[in-house]
Amino acid sequence: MSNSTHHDRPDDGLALQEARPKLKRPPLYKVLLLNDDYTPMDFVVHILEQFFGMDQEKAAQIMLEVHTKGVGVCGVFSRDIAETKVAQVNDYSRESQHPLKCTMEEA
Ligand code: TYC
Repeated sequence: MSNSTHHDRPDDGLALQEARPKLKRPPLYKVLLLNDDYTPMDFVVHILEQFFGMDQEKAAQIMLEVHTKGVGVCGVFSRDIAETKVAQVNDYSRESQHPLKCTMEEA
C-alpha cells in the first residue's frame, strides 16, 4: 500500500494551481425605441404590447417617455433576443409605412 496523499502524480514538492478560466457573463442589451414626428402614438403602443408583452398602461407610459425624451427602453435581453426584437419591430414598422426606429445598445 502506498503512503502518498496524492494518487495521480508523484510528489515532486510543487503545488499545482487549479485551472480557473476567466469566464465572463454574456453582455445584455437594451432595446430602444426612438421618437419621430410621424408614427402615430397608437401604433407605438401596439408595438410595445405585441412585441414586448406590456399591458396598455405600461405601453402608454413608455410611448410617452419616448415621445417626450426622444428615446426609451423597451426591455433588456440577451444579444440574440435583442437582435430579433429590433428586426421584428423595424420590419413591421416598415411594412406599416411608419418611420418608427428600434435599436439596441449594451446595457
Ligand atoms: N412623436 C410621435 C407623435 O407625436 C409619437 C411617437 C412616440 C413616435 C414614440 C415614435 O417611438 C415613438 N405622433
